[in-house]
Amino acid sequence: MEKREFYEKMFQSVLQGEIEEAGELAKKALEVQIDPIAAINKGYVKGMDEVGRLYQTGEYFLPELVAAGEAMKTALKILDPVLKEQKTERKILGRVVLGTVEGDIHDIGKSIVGSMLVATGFEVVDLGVNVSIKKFLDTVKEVKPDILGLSALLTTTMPNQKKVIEALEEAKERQDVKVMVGGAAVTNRWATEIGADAYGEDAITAVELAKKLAASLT
Ligand code: B12
Repeated sequence: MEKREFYEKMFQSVLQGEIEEAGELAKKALEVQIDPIAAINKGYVKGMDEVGRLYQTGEYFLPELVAAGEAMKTALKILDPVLKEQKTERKILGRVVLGTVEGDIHDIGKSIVGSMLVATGFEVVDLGVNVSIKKFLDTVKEVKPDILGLSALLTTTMPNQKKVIEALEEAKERQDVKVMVGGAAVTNRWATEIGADAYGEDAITAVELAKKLAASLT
């Protein structure tokens, strides 16, 4: 198979959400010495970009988004160790700490956001659900992320997003991290009210925002 054909198949595997196929192609590409960075950028990432476009135009829905993210992650899991060996690690777009706030156990949307960020090239520390204010604060201090993503799906847990921001301010950690909020209950207005830097209504927007926020830091 020619390189071009490989890239096209990789593109298609993400577009069609073919998780196993995406992984198999990554393995085969390594066998024939295809540069993993080229495979990622010319194949899989192009697929992800197209999936994002189709989602925004309403042709793709959540299941396609999830499957594409999984396909991409499967390929990356195979290619990343080789990149590390070669010491030519893929350029990390930024570091993100992500979690669902205290009292809230909804994790589907937050996990999709995490997968999409990883698939795009962010390093993500996913703290899971029901994350305490202290845990967010301690992790920000320890990991020094570019972005902190706070998910909340309940009107009763949204105030915890505000409390995390307040805790960051009190600890003088707020100036070094951009805060992005989201979740079904959250609105742009709420984000502004609590002093967040951005509000993402879905995973695609979250990725776009994260790219902009990370770029604004460099
Ligand atoms: C599935 C679900 C559950 C599951 C959760 C399973 C799980 N592992 O996550 C279970 C059954 C456990 C559950 C429990 C409860 N739920 Co519930 N649940 C839902 C439901 C049906 C879907 C949520 C979901 O996964 N959506 C799909 C994902 C992909 O969408 P999303 O979460 O919005 O995420 C997207 C965006 O918001 C954004 N996003 C999400 N997070 C982030 C973060 C950042 C940083 C950014 C930028 C973007 C972003 O990107 C995501 C991808 O596009 C919603 C209804 C709804 N339509 O939202 C109710 C809903 C959220 N639940 C509700 C309630 C009331 C509850 C319970 C209190 C019910 C009860 N009485 O026990 C409990 C609370 C438990 C708790 N303490 O958290 C209410 C909340 C009402 C409100 N406004 O407060 C809703 C809206 C249902 C309703 N209409 O009443 N729930």
